[in-house]
Parts: sequence; C-alpha cells; structure tokens
Amino acid sequence: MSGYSTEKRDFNHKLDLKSLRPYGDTMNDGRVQLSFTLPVGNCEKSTEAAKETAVKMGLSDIVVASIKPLDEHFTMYILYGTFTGSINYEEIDAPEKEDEAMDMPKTDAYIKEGIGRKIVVVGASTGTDAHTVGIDAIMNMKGYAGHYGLERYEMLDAHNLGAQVPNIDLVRFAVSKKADVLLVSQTVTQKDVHIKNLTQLVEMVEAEGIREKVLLICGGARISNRLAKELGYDAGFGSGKFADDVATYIAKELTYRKDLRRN
Ligand code: B12
Repeated sequence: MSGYSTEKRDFNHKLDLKSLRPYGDTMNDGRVQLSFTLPVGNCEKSTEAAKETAVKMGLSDIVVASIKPLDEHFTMYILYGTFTGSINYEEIDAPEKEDEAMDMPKTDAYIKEGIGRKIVVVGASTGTDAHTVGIDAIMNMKGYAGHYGLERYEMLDAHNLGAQVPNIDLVRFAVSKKADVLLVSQTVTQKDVHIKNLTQLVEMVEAEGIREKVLLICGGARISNRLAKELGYDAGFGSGKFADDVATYIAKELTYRKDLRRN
C-alpha cells in the first residue's frame, strides 16, 4: 500500500464528526486564521487588544502573523489561533438542493420533455447593488469558469437586466414577459442591505399577485439556501454554484410543480 493511502486511512480514522474542529496542520488541531481591522492606530496596546479580541471569540494560543497600519487610525491584523470549541456535524440541519447538476443538453431535453416550451427567466442585481459579475456569471451566453450561462440554453428565454435595477422595475419587466423565474443577485451585505432589499422584492412580488406563478431565486457570495428560504425565496445559490446548478433546479422544480397541478 502506498504512503498516501495509509495517511488517508489515518486521516479518516481520527475524524470525529460529532466533534468537528478546523484542520490546520493535523487532524482536530482547531487551528484557524483570522483577519480584522481595529479602528485604532498601531501600537503595543492595539496589538494586545487584537489578541484579546481573538480570545473573546473562543481562540487560544494566539500568534500574530501580520500587523498592517492602514493609516494612523486603523490597523489590520492577521492572527492564528486554536478554536477551543467543536461542532457536532451530525446534528447540523441544512436544507440541501440534492440534485446533481445536469449539463446544458440534458437540461434542455428535460425542459422539452417536462414543460414543452421555453421557460422565461428574468434576472438582475437589484437595489443599490452595482455588482454585475455574479448575475452575469449565471446568465451570460459566454458563461463563467467553463459553465455556459442561461442565455445559451435552447429552452430558456433569459433576460439579464444588469445592476442597480429597482425591485419594482424587475417585477414589472417580469410581469410584462410573463416570466416563470425571477433571479436576483445581492453582493453587498453591509448593514444587512441585502436582507432589506430581498424582503422588499418578495413583498412586491406578492403585491403583484404573481408569487405563486414564479420561481423566486436569489444568489450571491453571502447567500445560502437556508437564508433564501427564510426570506421567502424558493432557493438560494452562493459561491461555487454555476448556471448548470441553477438551470437544473429550475427545470426540475417547474416540471415537478407542473406534474402536481396535473394530478
Ligand atoms: C469586482 C468587485 C467590485 C466591482 C464590481 C464590478 C461589477 N461590474 O460587478 C466594483 C469596483 C464596481 C465594486 C464596487 C463596490 N464594492 Co465590490 N467587490 C468586487 C470584488 C473584488 C469581486 C466580486 C466579484 O465579481 N466576484 C466574482 C463573482 C462571480 O462571484 P459572486 O458575485 O459571488 O457570484 C457567484 C455566486 O455568489 C453566485 N451568484 C451571484 N449572484 C447570483 C444570483 C443568482 C440568481 C444566482 C442563482 C447565483 C448568484 O454565482 C456566482 C458564480 O458562482 C469583491 C471582493 C471579492 N473578492 O469577492 C468586492 C466586494 C463584493 N465589494 C465590496 C464593496 C463594499 C463594494 C463597494 C460598496 C465599495 C465602495 N465603498 O464603494 C462598491 C459597491 C457599490 C454599490 N453600489 O454596489 C465588498 C462587499 C462587502 C459586503 N459583504 O457587503 C467586497 C466583498 C469587498 C470587500 N472585501 O470589502 N466592487
């Protein structure tokens, strides 16, 4: 047996999913890296304050790896420390979208068979959010990281309205196109602006009387499926998700709903 697989067996052996801890150099060592900025100038006292901050977050054995004065009133720290707690991974309850993503031809075939017409998809980055790269990654014909965007799918009629689109404009456009799916991207989360904006969109969709007619999907680096559902969305997609994941979800969910109505 090779050295690699022996090592792998030890690795698995020591892993305790009831008491999961971050992995730094060895299994269960709990070592983490943390970066933050304190709004004080760089001095001995501020370094001690940074260490104490990490201790209050539940870390021990703090090592200060980097101190970077940003100006005379702000200092950025990178610290290493040991997380003293642990997580029972087996008790974590996260709503998963379990379906494996289908590729584009399979999804198109699935829609032809299940829906029998093109699905109308309207997307935007709404509110004050100026970030377009996320919604473009999902929708653009050219795609992103080797994944073709929704505009390229034969059985999707996809419209990308861009960024800083007021929620009401997205809703009105969706109504005018008789959209089946609304996609909204939110990147900026400062002061929970994404929560307020996503909530406003749900309220507008409900006020227009189209909530039951559309799949409402949000996405962004800090969006999870759980958060999306809590806010009244059908699904949420975060980092590491691509057009194939979204298209598969749309095709399967709309086919499922159509079958429910038929029976
Ligand atoms: C590029 C960029 C910009 C560009 C945007 C250009 C453009 N046309 O989009 C510019 C320079 C304009 C910009 C401006 C600002 N930015 Co900026 N920006 C970034 C940066 C560097 C990259 C973001 C990006 O493009 N990621 C790549 C895409 C592909 O990833 P993604 O968005 O996560 O998308 C993926 C998934 O999340 C998902 N997804 C995303 N959307 C959707 C939607 C749906 C429907 C679905 C299904 C999936 C999905 O699919 C994608 C593919 O996997 C990030 C830092 C970083 N490295 O992430 C900061 C960052 C996002 N920006 C930030 C900030 C604060 C700003 C500004 C407010 C700065 C300022 N003070 O002016 C302004 C925003 C102004 C405004 N009104 O919105 C912060 C946000 C912090 C926060 N959490 O709130 C970040 C994190 C930087 C930081 N560390 O502080 N920014």
